[in-house]
Amino acid sequence: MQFSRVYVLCNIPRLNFFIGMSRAYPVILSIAGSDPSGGAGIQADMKTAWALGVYALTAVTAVTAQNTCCVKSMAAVPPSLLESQLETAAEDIIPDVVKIGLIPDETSANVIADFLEKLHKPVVVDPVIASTSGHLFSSSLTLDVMKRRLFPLVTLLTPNLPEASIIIGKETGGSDCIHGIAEAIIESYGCGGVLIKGGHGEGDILTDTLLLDERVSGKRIKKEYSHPRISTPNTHGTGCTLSSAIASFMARGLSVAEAVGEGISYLGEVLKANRSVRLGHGHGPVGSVPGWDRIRNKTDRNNENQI
Ligand code: PXL
Repeated sequence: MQFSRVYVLCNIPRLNFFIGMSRAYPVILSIAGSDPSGGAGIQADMKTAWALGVYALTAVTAVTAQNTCCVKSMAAVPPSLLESQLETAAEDIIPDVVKIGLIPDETSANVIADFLEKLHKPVVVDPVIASTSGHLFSSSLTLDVMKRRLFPLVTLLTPNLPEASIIIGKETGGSDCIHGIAEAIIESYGCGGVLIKGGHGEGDILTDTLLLDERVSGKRIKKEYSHPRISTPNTHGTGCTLSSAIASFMARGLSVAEAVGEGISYLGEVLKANRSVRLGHGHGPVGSVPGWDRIRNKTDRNNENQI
């Protein structure tokens, strides 16, 4: 990939400050499918980034026809066009972090892996295997290419427990140690880190488990994030919203573990803020919380006052 001299100069923040040209802006690149119902995919990633003060570049991998009830059809974007979207977007604006969602086939997985090998930026992957309404998005052949070529380039993989079971190719039951499953994914596929989401578990308190390899954090980190289950009909797009929020916080300069904590808090606020919204006849879209920083700062101050 070639970057012009003007591009390189425009992206040196301190130089920009002195010559009064512009300010640096955190940027993510979302590589994902389009969801015309606006709840998941590229649309979820864009509104999440926007709510968190981050600019989102996008490369569409597939176009789906779906609403809140079901996925009716899907077509992959031709691989050469996917490649061209990636190269064209990134030769002009270099993303700080890449977020990947739906990958429709093996060729697209190879195109994305080729691109990431040249880009050298942190990568968050939400391994989209099925939709909330149960539609299967990814074949086992695609998953094989993802495991072989993509996972070794990944900074953080964010499966839920059923997805983690599919990835390691083994049923996981209540007695399975989540930490062991995360460990198996890191050892087998070379990901830098894994966040196994607890949303499919039972009980009022959910726990998400993070395991980060030394390569990402300097030392092996294991962290658990427990939070109350939020009862809402609006769950379409939770995976996309969480992973793009984590990518956005990483683009803002947080460490992976901090970005995971902030992303989980943000998703919790989104679910709470929108739980009385009724859109569509199925799994409603999770939505977003515009102006999150302003709202959170106010909450932080309130908390300080209470103390
Ligand atoms: O939430 C997974 C997901 C990702 N990407 C697209 C989707 C969905 C779920 O419906 O439609 C495009």
